[in-house]
Amino acid sequence: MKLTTTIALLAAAGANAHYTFPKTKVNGVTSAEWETIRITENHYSHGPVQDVNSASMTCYERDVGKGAPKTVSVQAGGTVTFTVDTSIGHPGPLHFYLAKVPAGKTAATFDGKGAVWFKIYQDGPSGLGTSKITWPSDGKTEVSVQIPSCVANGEYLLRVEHIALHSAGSLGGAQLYISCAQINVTGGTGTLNTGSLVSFPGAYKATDPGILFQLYWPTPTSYINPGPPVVKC
Ligand SMILES: *[C@@H]1O[C@H](CO)[C@@H](O)[C@H](O)[C@H]1NC(C)=O
Ligand SMILES: [Cu+2]
Repeated sequence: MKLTTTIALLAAAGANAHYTFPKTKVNGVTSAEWETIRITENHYSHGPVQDVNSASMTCYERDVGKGAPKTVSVQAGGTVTFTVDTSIGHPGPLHFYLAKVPAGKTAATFDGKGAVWFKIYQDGPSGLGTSKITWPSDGKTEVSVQIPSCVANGEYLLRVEHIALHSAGSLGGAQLYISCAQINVTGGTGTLNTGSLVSFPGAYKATDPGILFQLYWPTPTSYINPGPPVVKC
């Protein structure tokens, strides 16, 4: 095979493994694409964010300031699912963050900038120290998170983030796949202490051990998720 053909095929394989999160599923209702989730810059290419200092780290929005057409209501303690187009084709951790919409804004108008985010979910690998490391999200066509029962009621941005680590052994090689859904939480107790809030960009450094990470060799024996700890009710 000609070298140019080989390179073209490899590039295509990489692109096919990329993904987006275009729809929500809440209480059995599936949204249209980019109806409750802000349309992302990669909605066509499916490519990742690789600069953790980029403005795209907030919500990876294509139309900054526009918002998604709808905000979806969810009971605190209930589940929000994001569909994956087409599937999580790369290995790495899954994170979810919430940002409460400040007074005077709505989930559709809030830009998510500043220290406003707290982490509600993270996962890690199995098989550390072996050559068969796996992640809970491997190959998933949808990913879900439970909204803590103790959050305050009101509108939020719900940010999903999958960090693909297959090329993360060199600086800037980690691939971040990000989207923000607009949600309206009801029935929350409001007792949550969110601790200190983080910003995107800002929460991660390119040299964080969970971002600059050698997945394959030498076989890793630990993984430290980047960002703050998960809040607890
Ligand atoms: C959010 O839920 C509250 C309580 O049900 C409701 O009054 C409000 O209109 C909802 N807002 C949106 C944007 O759906
Ligand atoms: Cu990819």
